[in-house]
Amino acid sequence: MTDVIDAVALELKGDILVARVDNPPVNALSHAVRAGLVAAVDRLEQSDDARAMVIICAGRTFMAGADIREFGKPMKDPQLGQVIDRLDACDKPIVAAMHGTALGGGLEVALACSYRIAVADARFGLPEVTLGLLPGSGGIVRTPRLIGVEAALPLITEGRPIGADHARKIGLIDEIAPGDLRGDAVAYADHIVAGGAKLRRTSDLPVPDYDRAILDQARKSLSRKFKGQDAPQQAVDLIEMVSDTPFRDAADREFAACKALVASPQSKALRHVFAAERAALKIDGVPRDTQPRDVRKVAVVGPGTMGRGIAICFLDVGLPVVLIGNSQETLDKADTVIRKIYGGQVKRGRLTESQVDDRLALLTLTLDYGRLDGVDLAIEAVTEDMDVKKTVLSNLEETLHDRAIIATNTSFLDIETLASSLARPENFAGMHFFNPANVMKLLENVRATKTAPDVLATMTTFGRKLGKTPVMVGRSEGFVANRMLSKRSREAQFLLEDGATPQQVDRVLTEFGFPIGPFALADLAGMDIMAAARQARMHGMTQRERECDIVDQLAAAGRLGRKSGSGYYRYDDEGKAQPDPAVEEILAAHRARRGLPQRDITDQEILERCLYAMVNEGALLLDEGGAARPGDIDVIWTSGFGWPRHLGGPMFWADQIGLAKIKDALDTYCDLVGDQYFTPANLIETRVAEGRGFFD
Ligand code: T1G
Repeated sequence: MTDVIDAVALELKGDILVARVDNPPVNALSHAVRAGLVAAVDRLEQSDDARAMVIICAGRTFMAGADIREFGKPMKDPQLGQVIDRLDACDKPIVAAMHGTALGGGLEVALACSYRIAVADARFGLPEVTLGLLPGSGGIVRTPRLIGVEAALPLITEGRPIGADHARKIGLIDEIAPGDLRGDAVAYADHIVAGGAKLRRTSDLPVPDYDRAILDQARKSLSRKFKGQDAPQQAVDLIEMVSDTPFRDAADREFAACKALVASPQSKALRHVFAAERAALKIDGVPRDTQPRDVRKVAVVGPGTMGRGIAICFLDVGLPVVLIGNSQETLDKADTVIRKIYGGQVKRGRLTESQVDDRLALLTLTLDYGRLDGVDLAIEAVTEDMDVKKTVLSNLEETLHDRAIIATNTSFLDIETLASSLARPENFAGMHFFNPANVMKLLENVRATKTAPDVLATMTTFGRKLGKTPVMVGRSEGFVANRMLSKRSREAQFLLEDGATPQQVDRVLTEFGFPIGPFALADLAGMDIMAAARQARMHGMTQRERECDIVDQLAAAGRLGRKSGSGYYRYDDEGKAQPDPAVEEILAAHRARRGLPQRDITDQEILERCLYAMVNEGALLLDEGGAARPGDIDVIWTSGFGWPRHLGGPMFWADQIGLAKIKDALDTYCDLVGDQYFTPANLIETRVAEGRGFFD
């Protein structure tokens, strides 16, 4: 007989009470689950028949944490801490039976139980720091007691989940269920009861001794890995506190620290990015139940840098790949480079020789379109020439079956013009990978007017399958990422003309949180590459942009960047970037030639011109339909271009500053730099007039 209380169903199996949580999609610990769990403990304690309890979840996963949607809102009792205390205080053994992902508050529930059993592919984690939070209901006070500080440190401070094997090895779980989880968990509870129903309160365990030096080591590595983020550092402090503080007091301080972070700007930003990444998977005009097309075999045309990287993405997920080239020489080079990349991964222990063999066995290198039998998705990555691309796309359409998806990897050619060269434009779209394609997470999927809904759905699910962060964007030159980046680059160049130095601009943007500044980035890419890209965009440039040819001058002077030992910086024997007076001379001569007065540039002006120009361009993209939502722009910048996640992305960040303040600054820079560069987008004008932000 099953009794349902809130989101928890109770059923007695022999003398074991089974409490099954059912709160789709991920059994988040919303109020109904919390209340149901407390009722389950009440029932266990009051029942004469039930000698132990199993907590198990319906659906695809064990509880994946507190309900993120409840944060920042008044929370109804029982609070999660109260649920945890009830579980801990219960005078009968409770077994947590886990599958899917036992995360955050979900793992804290399990830690408050006496015993833990899980299926072999379950995963366990305390990802709170990735949301700018801290485990607030026992994760910090209990985990070190159960598995020691050394093993608990990365779990808590980095938020990375671990697998069942490792979890059992370190003592986080006791058993791995060989068969059906429910049956095995009930049998396990029976075994515990038969063995005297011994309670094992994690709260009673001492924190094992450990080498305190690991705390400072962790602080150092976390400040590199999570630059500028508070939660990971606070987590180390709390772990240190837990080691020297009685359980109850430590638990209260843990909860207080978590509560304080819920209202913090960093956590709001990180929770925004979490939600925006999930929202970005919902495509306008594509119903959620749209069935994606099957993709069992793929093709890449163009074995150059991008083509090779894209091919590796497909091989890495076990897909047969046909890589087409137009000369044996380019195919041979592709084969060599791909093997070299995999060889490097074997050296770094990321892959085994046999895994590489399995991947390479899936790769066909050919000059012959005739080898494209059975290909469901083909992507061209040939030179950025409209006619060449049109020819390749038509060849693909003639060769492939009529449900095959045909995609272009262009980074700026007009998607509609390319689509117009096809008989079945409904099968066509853009899949814009970023260099190196096998490393960069971001994937800008570009919809054309006639792209079919199931093709759009396929590009999103397929992007996730490749381990990418897929974001759907619309028609615009350079799409979202590059178009906004070009505005930051423009202002960085103009600021050099106005009096700033490369090192000043890079310092301001890296202090803001970007991993690298625009000039150090240019030196990495190579001035010859930068100059060629500049030539390709010359047609759309203003007179000042054309005359601001510092890149060309550096390239002409042989200052190609890191690869030539000097660019915007000179590189010392250790390869470290050093300011170079020679660059100062080139800039001074350039200003004199252009008759540009040099003035002192403040850090604030650099930050505002570089980032407000991006925000304004983001708003223009929303005005034009080049981007569907401001959150999509934030996902693109946080997953692809190094915008610090704990600052939420350019559009979220702009709202924190206030669009009225940004508009005032844009108006100021219209006077200082020029209307054509800083005229506020309509969306900004409208939102300011309505007293709203991008997300209101
Ligand atoms: N609360 C509310 N909704 C959630 C949720 C959560 N914790 N996790 C996921 N969802 C929604 C998500 O928005 C999406 O909704 C749907 O579930 C599927 O998610 C006190 C303070 C579990 C690994 O950080 O990592 O506990 O878009 O698309 O790829 O110490 O979701 O369909 O409407 O991501 O299969 C700690 C966050 C909270 C886990 C599944 N927990 N979630 O991944 O599906 S803080 C987390 C995830 C906490 C305590 C503290 C993943 C997943 P929609 P999805 P997925």
